[in-house]
This record gives sequence, structure tokens and C-alpha cells, in this order.
Amino acid sequence: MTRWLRVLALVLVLLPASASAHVGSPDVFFEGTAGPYRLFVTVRTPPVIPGIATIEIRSDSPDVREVTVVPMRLTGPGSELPPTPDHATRSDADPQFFTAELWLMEHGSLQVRVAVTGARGAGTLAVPVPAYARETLTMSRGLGALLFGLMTVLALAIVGILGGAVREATREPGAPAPPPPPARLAMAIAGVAVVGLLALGNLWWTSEANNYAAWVMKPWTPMVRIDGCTLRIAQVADTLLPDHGHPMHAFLVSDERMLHFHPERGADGDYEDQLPYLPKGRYRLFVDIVLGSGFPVTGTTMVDVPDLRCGPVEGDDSIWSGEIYPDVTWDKPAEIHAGEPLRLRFHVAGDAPLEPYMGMAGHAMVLRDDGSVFAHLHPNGSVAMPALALAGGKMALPDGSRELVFPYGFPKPGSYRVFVQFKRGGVVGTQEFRVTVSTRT
Ligand SMILES: [Cu+2]
Repeated sequence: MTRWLRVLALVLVLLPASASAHVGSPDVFFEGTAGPYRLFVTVRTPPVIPGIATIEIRSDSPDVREVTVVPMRLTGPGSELPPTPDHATRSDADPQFFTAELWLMEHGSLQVRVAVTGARGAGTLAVPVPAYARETLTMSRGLGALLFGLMTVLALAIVGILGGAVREATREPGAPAPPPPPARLAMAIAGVAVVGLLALGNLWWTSEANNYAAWVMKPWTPMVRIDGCTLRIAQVADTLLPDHGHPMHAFLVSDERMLHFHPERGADGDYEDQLPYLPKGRYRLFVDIVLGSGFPVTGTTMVDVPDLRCGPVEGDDSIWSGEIYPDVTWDKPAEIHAGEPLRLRFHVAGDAPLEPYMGMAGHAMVLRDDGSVFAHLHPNGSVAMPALALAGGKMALPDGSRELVFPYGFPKPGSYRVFVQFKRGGVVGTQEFRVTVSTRT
């Protein structure tokens, strides 16, 4: 009974929420190696916690015999004591594809550990997964009415049974009914007790639901101020883990510009950076941070940039102003469906080799035209680099190839812009691509 009440308490009100790691892109796409095996792992996160995540694992090679998966905390004692892992099921249609369902019981920075055995021995891989509730499920009207009806019947029955017991229990067979007052008094007392119990139950239910609602992820709206050429983002409470060398990765995007910049913590605790020259206008701002626990958070807001005459971009900051590099191309599939795990594959031609930009072979930013989806990708996929480091994973570094590959799945249909950033000859290049994503098949 208690368990049922708990389940019911968890499904009370609907609280939509949109921000977390990335914006509107809650699934995790990750590519890495488990020992000798190269795997593409997709973690489809549940909308509520506790909830069931679906893990999809595709092996590049056909020699994988068995795959197991287990969820654990990313850090702390919980990361050293794995529970019994679950076996992933091999697909009949595609023997290199495995799936499993895992209960995610906790909020916060988790990891899914994937263990593989096969012809070339064994290997493991850890995929960081930020677990958070995106919503509270509602109870359907029909179920609510049914439960309310049953509750009313039960309450009336308790009162009736008590009345009957007081009236009839001491009565000899065949004797006339006793006078009504004691029975009525008993029923009145029972009625008050039942109503009191229901009121207490309602209080408990509401407090459980409020507790849960406090865990539902709320969008983070960064507080932004522009003073001259300096953009300031108000202090963030937590200590931030540096993500490829910077505590904050920020993006100002309009139709004509995409500025990737890195505010640093100033003396007053705010994060600040110098803006380059930007045309006056309304920009979408996205800010990526990673909390001390390895939990990534992305905030978003609109920013009005005034007419400013500022200097060029400096340091690791970079800007796209509509440049087109004819030798940078996207090996794009004829059709892309929402939810489909993909390798976004770009070719960078030319003689100059690709150099690391902020330690990575490349960066890609995916933005849906209405701003409802924003994701920052690397050759490992959509996971945050500090979380990957905490999970003991290795970053994919430039390997001398002319290809940049970003594992990702577009979360919903629509038109998107994909900004790809790379570095060659000491210069950062940014190229914009457009893509239309169709509904899931
Ligand atoms: Cu990046």
C-alpha cells in the first residue's frame, strides 16, 4: 500500500522544465572504446526519476559476445561498489546491436558502465549520464475519478460498518433493535476520524509531491549585463569544473554571427569576457558549465547587444561571421530522422593538418532554429569532458585524419544549424551547415 501511495504521490502535477545538460537534448550519445572494441552508446534518459533508461550499444566489430550494463554514481563511494549488472540483449536483425533497460533511481551525476567480452578479451567503458527529472507525470482523469470513487466507497463503508457493529454486535438473535443514539454517535465519531485520516493523507501526498517537484530540473536563465565591451554573467553558486580549460563556454548566436567565448571569474565573483565587434541586435545566449559533481548545465537567455566598437576576438574565443570554407564539407545522409543515433561526419580538406582547438579535434554546436535545442558536441559525443574525465574516460584527440566525427541524435524534427569548429595553420575556422530533420520513423 505504501509503495502505491508513493507512486501516486509522484504523479501529481505537471511542471514542464527545459534546461539541463544541453537544451532540449536530454539523451546521451557517446563513442569510445571498451578495451579493443569500439562502441557507439546511446542512453535514452527517462523523463522522470526513478525511471527507466534505454541503453543502445552498437559495436563496430562483429566479435562481441556479451555486453552488460550497470548504472552507478559518477564519483564518491557509490562509484566503487557496482550493483549486479544487467545483460544487454543482442538484436536478431543486427548482431552488432545490443539493448538494455536500466532503472535510474537517483538524481545527479551518474554513469552507465558498459562491460564487453568477446573474441579479443574483455573491456569496459563508462558513459557519464546526468540524471534529472524533466517533468512530473500527471494522473489521467479516468484513473483519478476511479480512485476517488473507490476512496468514497471505502470511507462510507467504514462509517457504515462501525455503525452496524455498535448497533448489532450486542443484540441477541431475534431481539428488537436498540435505540439509535449510540450507533449514530459511533458513526459520527467514525466519520470525523475518516475525514481526519484523509486530510493527513492529503498533507503527506502534497509534501511528497512538493519534494519531487523541487527535484524537477528548472531552466537556468543566466543574468547578463553588458558594460562597454565587457559582457558579465552573474555569479554561479557552485564551484565549476574547467571544461577544456575554461569554467564557462558561452555562445552568442544571431542569423549572421556565432561567437564562442569564455567568461572567466572576476574579482567580484561574476564571470566576464571582452566582446569583439558585433553588429547591434538581439542574440541568443547559451552558457555551458559543469558543476563540481560533474553535472553539466546549460543556461539560455536573449541578449540585446548595443552598437559597440570593440576589438577582435582573443585567446580561445572565436567568431563566425558568415565565412564559407569550400573545402569543408558534411558527408550528410540523404535523410535524417529525429532520435536516430548518427555520426555527423565532416571533411576538412587542404594541406594544413588539423590541430587541437582547446584540446579537441573539433567542436560542433547544434541549434534548432527556434532555440529549443542547443547541444555542444565533441568527437566523443554529447557528454561533458570533465564528467568523462571523472568517469576515467579518454578524450578523442586529433589523429591526423582529415575527418571530424561527432556522435549525436537530433531530438526532434525541424530545421537546425550545425556550427563546426576546427583549427589549422594556427587559425580557428567555423563553418555553418543547415539541416532539416524529419519525424522519427
Ligand atoms: Cu567544445
